[in-house]
Amino acid sequence: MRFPVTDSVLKIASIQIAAAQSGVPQIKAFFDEPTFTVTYVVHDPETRRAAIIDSVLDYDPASGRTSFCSADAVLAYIGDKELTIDWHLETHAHADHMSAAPYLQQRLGGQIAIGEHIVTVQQTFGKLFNAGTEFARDGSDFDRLWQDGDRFRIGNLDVTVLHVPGHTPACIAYVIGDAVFVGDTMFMPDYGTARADFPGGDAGTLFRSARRLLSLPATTRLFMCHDYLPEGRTEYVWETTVEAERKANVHIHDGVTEEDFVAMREARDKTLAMPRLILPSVQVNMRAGHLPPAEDNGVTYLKIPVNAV
Ligand SMILES: N[C@@H](CCC(=O)N[C@@H](CS)C(=O)NCC(=O)O)C(=O)O
Ligand SMILES: [Fe+2]
Repeated sequence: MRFPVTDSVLKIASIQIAAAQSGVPQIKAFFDEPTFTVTYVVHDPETRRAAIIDSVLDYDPASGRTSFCSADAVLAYIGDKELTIDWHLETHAHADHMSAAPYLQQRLGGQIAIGEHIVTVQQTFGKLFNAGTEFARDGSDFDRLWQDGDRFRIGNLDVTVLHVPGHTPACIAYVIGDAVFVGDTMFMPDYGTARADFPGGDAGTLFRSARRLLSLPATTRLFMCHDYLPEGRTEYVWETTVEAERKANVHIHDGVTEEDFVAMREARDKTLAMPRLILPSVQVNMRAGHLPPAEDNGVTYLKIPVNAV
């Protein structure tokens, strides 16, 4: 294993998982089929304090209209369960959907948080979109930036943050009680892993991050950020375990070497089209889900860089 006991953060996360009562974090998943994204609401049943992970703002690129059907379903659940939202947690700056964190924050309060390396992503995409000086690129659009090993609580639930780069430089996994929200590292065993060809992505780094997560205790519950319904399956699923991934993940099961993985990942990435919503998503998500400032006519515009990606 690449991350033995010398990985003190992983050790702390493993102790947290072993000490947590399985099933205590109450987890509700919302699946957005147009972007294949899973949004989670995680709460502590004792205090009813909660976090929303990876929310979705609906966006129709043909009309340029945003809408709130997905976010309103999350709001309805939170109202029904009488939860208090402390956090809007992003696993990374998504390239396939816009975040609804600002919309939800306005209605529910709570802080918007992402990994500290978002500043690298902001530099890259700030340049690509030729953003003005109003775009700070220092992470200050977010309320909180996490470092590897940061710990916090949601009510009585312990949370440990793991930096798991590779898909993007800023990717974060959240270990909440005994559940891990893995972001875009690995997907369900029959689908494999995330792509590593976005700016700042790297297949070898992704391999080490995924194997790091797979060094957690065997029964650890893993919650995916996406499910793409591979051939041979008829239902979307997003929950698995470390044991199941180690045994059967088609890209990264036990025994696959970094070299083999990198060759497979790089070859596969060459065949993948850009996500349908990458250009609108990234210029919004680099601003913590806020739209760029409106122009002097009061209208907000999203840019399309031509022949630049
Ligand atoms: N068809 C999807 C693809 C989105 C996509 O590229 N997803 C990323 C995560 S943001 C990924 O890792 N995909 C792996 C794959 O498509 O095999 C879309 O257009 O939105
Ligand atoms: Fe992603």
